[in-house]
Amino acid sequence: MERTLSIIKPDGVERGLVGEVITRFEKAGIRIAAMKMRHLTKKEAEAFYAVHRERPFFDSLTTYMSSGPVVVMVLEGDQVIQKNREIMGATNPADAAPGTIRKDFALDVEKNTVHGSDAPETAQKEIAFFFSELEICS
Ligand code: RTP
Ligand code: MG
Repeated sequence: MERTLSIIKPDGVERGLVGEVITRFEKAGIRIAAMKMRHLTKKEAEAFYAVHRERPFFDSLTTYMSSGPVVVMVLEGDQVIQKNREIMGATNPADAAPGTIRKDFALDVEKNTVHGSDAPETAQKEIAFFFSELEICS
């Protein structure tokens, strides 16, 4: 049993895609173990995406991620990190496979509707960024 952090980004919340995204996870047999809505500050977005601070898109990304509320979830299931990445599709919707969230909904490479942890170590760090163990219903 594995855990991953999922975020429905501001473009997804704003366009009313919360239910659609959650339905895709549930239909894939993924369990939601925790969920909350947050409007990140710019500083919080910068801390969350600290690994990208040297990247040219860092300022734009963190401005965007703090531009409106997001829905943050802990997903639980067998190989859920990889499974969630597959359901999301490639970072750039132009490269995303048909039937993925990003292919169907993402606006561009930045406003790409969802985030998902990319490895067990980052999943653990990202979950701890938003949730205490008491808030997670395993
Ligand atoms: P995420 O972390 O959000 O799940 O997405 P990812 O692993 O597929 O992509 P990553 O390389 O970690 O990039 C994080 C987020 O930064 C934005 N981005 N913008 N302008 C650009 O070229 C660019 N590249 C990435 C996207 O919002 C991406 O999800
Ligand atoms: Mg990433």
